[in-house]
Amino acid sequence: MKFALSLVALASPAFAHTIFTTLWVNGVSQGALNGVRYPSYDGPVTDVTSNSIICNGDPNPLITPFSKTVIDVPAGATIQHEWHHTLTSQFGSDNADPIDPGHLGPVIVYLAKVPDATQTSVTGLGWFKIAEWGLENGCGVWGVTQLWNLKGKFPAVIPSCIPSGNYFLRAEIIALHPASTYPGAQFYMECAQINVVGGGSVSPPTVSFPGAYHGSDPGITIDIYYPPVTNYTVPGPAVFTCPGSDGSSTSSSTSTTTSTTTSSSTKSTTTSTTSTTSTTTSSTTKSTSSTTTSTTTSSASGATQTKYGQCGGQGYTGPTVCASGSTCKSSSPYYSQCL
Ligand SMILES: [Cu+2]
Repeated sequence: MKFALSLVALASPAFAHTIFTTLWVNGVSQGALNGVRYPSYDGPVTDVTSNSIICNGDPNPLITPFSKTVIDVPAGATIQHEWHHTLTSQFGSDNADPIDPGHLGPVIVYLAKVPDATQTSVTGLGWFKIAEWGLENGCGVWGVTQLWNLKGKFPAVIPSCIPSGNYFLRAEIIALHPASTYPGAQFYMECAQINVVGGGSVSPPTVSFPGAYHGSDPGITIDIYYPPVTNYTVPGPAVFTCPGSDGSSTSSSTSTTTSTTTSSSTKSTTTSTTSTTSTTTSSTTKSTSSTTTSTTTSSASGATQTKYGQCGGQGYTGPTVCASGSTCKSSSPYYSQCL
C-alpha cells in the first residue's frame, strides 16, 4: 500500500508548487501581487533553519524592490489569502491551481509586528499564529484540500485585541507528500505588508523564525501515507486568541443534525417448490429533520451558503444557513463551514 501510494506521489507534477499572491480584506481583493513579497519561482523552502523560512527567498529569488503598498486591515477583519500555482495560473484552467492537490498538508497564518511594513529586513521579529487548518478531526480534510474547496482563497480573522500598526502577514502551506524524512516537507510562504487599524492593547506571546520549527517536529517529519494519519500536530505555537474570546462567548456555532430512520423493514419470502427460490426485499429509509443552527452576533438572514462556503465564526456576517446536503460545522472560533 505504501509503495503504491508513493508511486502516485512521484507521478504528480514535479514542479506543481504554489505562491500566495493576493490578500483580500473583508471580501475585497487588494490586487494581485499588491502589498505582497513574492518570488519569481514558485518553489518550496525545505530548510527550517534558514532565513528563507521567514518570508521566502533563496533558492527562490524574491522580486525586488518590494511593493510599496501597505494594506490597511481593520482589527477583527476577515482576510483571505489567495494562492496560485504560478504567478499567472488561474483556478479552473490549470489543474494544479491553486496547488497540486497531492501536496497535502496544513495551511497556517502568522503575524509579526514591525516598525515599518515596507522595511526590507524580516529577521529578528516576534511571530504569533492567528489561524491554522491541519487535518481536521472528524472529517479528515487536510488544509490543502480545504484550500481547493475554497478555490484557493483561505480565510483568517485578524484578532481584534492586537495593537494597531504595521505587521507582516505570513501565509504558509506545508506540503507533506515528501515529508517522511527531513529535509523533505515543502514550505511555501509569502509575506503581505499590512497596517492594522482600530486595534487593542494585547501583545500576543511570540516565536522566532527561524526557530519555531524543527526538523524533528511531528508535524514536519511525518509519513502521511502509512500508517494513516488520524491526529496531526500543526507545527509552531498554538493559535492566539484574544482574552475572553475563546469562541464560546462571542460566537457560538452549534450544529444539530437529526437523521431519523422511521421505517426499515425487510421482508423475505421464500417459496420452495422444486429448486426455485424467490426472495422479496422491501426496504424503506426515510430521513427527516436535518436542522442546522448557527448563531453569530450579526448575520444575514434569508441567504443560503453554498457547500464549502463559510457559515459562521467570529466577525463573520454572511449567510449562516447551508445549502441542502451540507451542514454548518465549526472548525475554530473563527471559521465554520458548510460541509
Ligand atoms: Cu510542489
